[in-house]
Amino acid sequence: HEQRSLLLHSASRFPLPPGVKFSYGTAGFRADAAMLESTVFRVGILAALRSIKTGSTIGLMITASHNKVSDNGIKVADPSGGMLTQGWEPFADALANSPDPDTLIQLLEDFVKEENITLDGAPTAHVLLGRDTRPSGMLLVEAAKQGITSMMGAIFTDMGVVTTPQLHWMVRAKNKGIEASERNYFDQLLTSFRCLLDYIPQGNSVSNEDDILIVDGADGVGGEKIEKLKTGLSGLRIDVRNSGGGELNEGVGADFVQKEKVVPRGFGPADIGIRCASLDGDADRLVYFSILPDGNKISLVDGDKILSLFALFLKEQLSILNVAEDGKGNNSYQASLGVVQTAYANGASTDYLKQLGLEVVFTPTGVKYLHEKAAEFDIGIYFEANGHGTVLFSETFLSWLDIRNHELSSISKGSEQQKAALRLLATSQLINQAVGDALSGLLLVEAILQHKRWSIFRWNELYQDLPSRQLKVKVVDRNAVVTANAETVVVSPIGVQEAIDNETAKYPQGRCFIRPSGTEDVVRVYAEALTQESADSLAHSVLSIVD
Ligand code: 16G
Ligand code: ZN
Repeated sequence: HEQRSLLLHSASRFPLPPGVKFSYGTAGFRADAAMLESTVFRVGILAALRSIKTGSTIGLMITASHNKVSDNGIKVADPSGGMLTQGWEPFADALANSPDPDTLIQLLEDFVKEENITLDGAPTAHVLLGRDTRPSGMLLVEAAKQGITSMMGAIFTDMGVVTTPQLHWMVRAKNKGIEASERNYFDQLLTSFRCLLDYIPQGNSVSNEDDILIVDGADGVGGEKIEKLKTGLSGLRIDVRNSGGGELNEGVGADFVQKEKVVPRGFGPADIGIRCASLDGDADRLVYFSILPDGNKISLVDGDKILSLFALFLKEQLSILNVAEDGKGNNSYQASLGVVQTAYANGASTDYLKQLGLEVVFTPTGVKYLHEKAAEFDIGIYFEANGHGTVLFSETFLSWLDIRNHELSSISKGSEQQKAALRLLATSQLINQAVGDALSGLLLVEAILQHKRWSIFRWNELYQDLPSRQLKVKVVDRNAVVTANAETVVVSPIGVQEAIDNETAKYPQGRCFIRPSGTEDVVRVYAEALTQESADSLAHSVLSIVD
């Protein structure tokens, strides 16, 4: 009928490029931008269907994050603002690879039936679109619009150039009935940051005029957004570099800084001693660093250390809150606080977190796995070492906290307990509940450092990272490597794990694992040991097992 001919007509304008196979990996579809028009068109259709199915607004973000400027990608945000439900990934794969319009339509018809999606009557769908600063984004966003509107009843709102976490935040806000504009996003961040500064313990609030944070914006979208944020910001001085003048992600950004451990472009000896932070190209990753005396190497403060700082602060606030007035623990709520890491987490961070008495859980690499696990706690903190992470608060806990805050404000207004409640509430507002967000993460780090009157050096001393080495190797079929136990054990090919174990046993405090990359055609090797030499040597010997 009508829908069918509409789809046939538009699909014929987006032919599949020959000889490529698309896969909805850990972070959606990613490829050379020139290959992606048909994929983005098809994901537009998928988003519209997902919106019809869920009765909610869905998000589509066009970005290739930290990858080079000639790449691009597309991923879907579900109604909660989180990643697309994993159950739809096989459909996304099939859709992206269907060879011609007829096959495509057949596939859609089958899927609609299988998922019980009703297209009769007057279905409605709404998709929020966003893109990063890549030049190819403009063309691709048009393809997405064509895909969305080839489903009858589907409309879109183009949010323009936004960070990935902004788009996820907007989807979440929209579905909660909150206004989902950029202004609202900034207002929420600024208000909750201000609140955290207002409740800094007496005597700690003297801010040093010379104290400045320098942010490397990766020449992506993050820098320009921080510039906007700054116009409403007080209590923090930020200097932004690499905010779009140079080439995106080239010698700049969180991925570069974390992997290479050298200063990004635009930084140098003049910045020694200053607190610096780096975002990635779409501003969903954040790492800190300070420049070493040689003016080129850096001391890295990675995602694990951001996680540790958050964990320490939140644990402290919880324990202040739980000391009841009557000493009997009245009205205390045993909130569960847990942290989620991947095998890439530095072993020293895991030891530190366990010493704090926290529950540490491991998942495979990829935000969707960490996020899901963190959502099982009242306060769940997750971070990948690469700087992607956030803190999730359960609805139950937030409701209790809200009530408790009201109680406290009548029985002990201004007490330490009430301040702790307010700090926790402000943190839940500041830190993005949809996905890891470099901007909100940065403000939370800054608020906690001021709260504790800590320098970046004091923070970095929480524990000493074990030396580590990451290598990668191209193999014929990376998917021949199958892992288990959050990627720490190779189950196939047989014998590989035993060989890794034998190598690892030669090094004191050695730890090593391999896994197939979800974003590149390689197998990755990670090794950790007491010295840099042994970490390097362990990584290389394990590499030769794989190679
Ligand atoms: C993607 C993931 C990131 C992960 C990285 C690993 C999301 C949004 N992003 O960028 O979390 O660390 O892939 O890449 O899930 P790899 O599989 O190539 O090592
Ligand atoms: Zn990113």
